[in-house]
Amino acid sequence: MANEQPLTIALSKGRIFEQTMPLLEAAGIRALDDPERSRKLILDTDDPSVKLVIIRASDVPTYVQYGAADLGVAGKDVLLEHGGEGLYEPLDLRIARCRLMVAGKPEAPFAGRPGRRRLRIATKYVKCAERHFAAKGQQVEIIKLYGSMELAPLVGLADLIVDLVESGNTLKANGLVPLEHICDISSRLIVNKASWKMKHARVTALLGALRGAVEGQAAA
Ligand code: PRT
Ligand code: MG
Repeated sequence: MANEQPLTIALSKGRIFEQTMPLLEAAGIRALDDPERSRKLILDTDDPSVKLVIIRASDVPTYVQYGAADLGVAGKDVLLEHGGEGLYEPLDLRIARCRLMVAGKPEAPFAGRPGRRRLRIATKYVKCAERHFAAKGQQVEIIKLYGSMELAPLVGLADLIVDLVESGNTLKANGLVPLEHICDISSRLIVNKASWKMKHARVTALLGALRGAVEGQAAA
């Protein structure tokens, strides 16, 4: 419809795009380009009033927070690190599921050794790691990394890592073992707070359709 208010949805390439599209399609929105093959960062859909913006997974909450996108799909891991300011998180899409875990070498010191320096934890998930160890009353030193956390214990950069685990194959391939479960992770629909008010009818219609699609997938 020509005079419908436009809606922009922020997505990241890879598993989030792949697993969100079937839900959007069930809600009546089909992408006209494949982000893996196109270099376009703004994708049209078969609904002229709905655009998809393709950005880094960790940037999705920022785009939505500032209203550069009305809606987005982001992993709970990314949302926990972002803090959720300026956003509503009305729907668990139950996709891109994994677990945030503490992992290390099988012989890794876990509780820390008395008299030794604090345990070093390498992670991209600084806030989650800080919160987890603080809740256990364990003083640790967090080392921020941007990827390949599994390498850190192998080269002596850290005693332990905090990372996402899905099949466990990446840990296993690097001689590491999961040691502690921090939380379950899935991707969430997020909505800019101003868009929620200003585009309420469109946003709630899409939310309802997506909720139906998620329930349909769960029942399948
Ligand atoms: O790659 P980039 O830096 O741009 O961003 P990103 O890595 O955050 O994006 P992407 O697409 O890889 O992940 C997007 C979201 O998918 C994450 O924010 C999670 O919410 C979710 N997700 C689900 C995962 C995984 N499963 C997952 N297995 N994200 C990452 N992994 C990685 C993990 O970090 C580890 O290196 O896969 C490896 C472990 O997998 P297994 O199967 O070997 O255990
Ligand atoms: Mg990645």
